[in-house]
Amino acid sequence: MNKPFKESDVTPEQVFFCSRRKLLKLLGISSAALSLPVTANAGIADWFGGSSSEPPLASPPRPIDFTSPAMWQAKLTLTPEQKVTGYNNFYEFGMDKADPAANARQFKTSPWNITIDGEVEHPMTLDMDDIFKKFPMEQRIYRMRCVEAWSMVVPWIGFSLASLLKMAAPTSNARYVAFQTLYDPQQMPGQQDGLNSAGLQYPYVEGLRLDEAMNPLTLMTTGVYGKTLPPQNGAPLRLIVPWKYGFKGIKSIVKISLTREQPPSTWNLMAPDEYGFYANVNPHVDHPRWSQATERFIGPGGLFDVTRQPTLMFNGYGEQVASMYKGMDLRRYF
Ligand SMILES: Nc1nc2c(c(=O)[nH]1)N[C@H]1C(S)=C(S)[C@@H](COP(=O)(O)O)O[C@H]1N2
Ligand SMILES: [Mo]
Repeated sequence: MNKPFKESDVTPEQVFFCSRRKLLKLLGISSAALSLPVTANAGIADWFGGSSSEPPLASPPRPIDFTSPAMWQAKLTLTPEQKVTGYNNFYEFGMDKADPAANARQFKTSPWNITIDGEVEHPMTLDMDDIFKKFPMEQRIYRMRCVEAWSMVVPWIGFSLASLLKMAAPTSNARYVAFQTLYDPQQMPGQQDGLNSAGLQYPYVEGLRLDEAMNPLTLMTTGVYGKTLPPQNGAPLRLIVPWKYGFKGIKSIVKISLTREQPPSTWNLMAPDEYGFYANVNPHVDHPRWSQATERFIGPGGLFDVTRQPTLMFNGYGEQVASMYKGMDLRRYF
């Protein structure tokens, strides 16, 4: 059976080119100009920098206070900020990689409440001021691997989900953690066309086993590149689970529930044979439609700086996470 849409494996080159055409069209530049040769080193800011006709950001990123603990400052080549904030998956704002940055400009992320409920001793609702007061922020440089086989290295800012969960005090019944994105079709046009926009059901939901959620690597993320998240990266609060495929990193979270049963996850609901609940990065378990043995790293060079490199087991975080999956058949629990 044909699924309506899937995470496609188009290359960043194709996506950027398509976006450039759109941008030029927007700016009213003639199609003749499009046939002019493109300077290889054209700054990405020129392509995504936007025009004066764009609406101002409703919630512009602002600087955050954070520390940079040595253990999280991996010596890796960073993907530049303009690519991290210009090449996104956030289907609530459109399906092309440049759509979220263009369509989320008026997304209002303040005020924002997040509720923690379910199997906890202390259910609570916090706003973002509470979050910044209660949890010291840390910069953490993590590899990021999308199931589509592209990757980045990103300096996120956030705090361990474990500290938030400890505050809520999971009961002895809690075995999983369920997450939910905001549902607001007014603000999120991708949620408007019925139940199954892009083949996905909204609100976007995700889940982790409790031990995965408590792992120190699992980051509640409030910022990137020294500032609060821009809307396209999941402002004001999103999840980053660096040893799993990017789709586990649910954006713009409004609710976290501790549960007894394994919670649903959006991509798994859409195509259970293609996107598992675990979604651990694994070079030996291919996606049914493409290999996961290698990935395209989106690097700092020019617009088309993409390096093919081997995929790392657990995205390079095996030392910290492999023990959680001891004895599990990772082909079955993909
Ligand atoms: N709510 C929501 N969260 C989401 C998505 C989405 O479409 N909606 N896309 C996921 C996917 S497939 C990836 S790869 C990452 C991308 O995060 P980034 O745009 O900050 O790099 O967000 C994930 N979180
Ligand atoms: Mo993804």
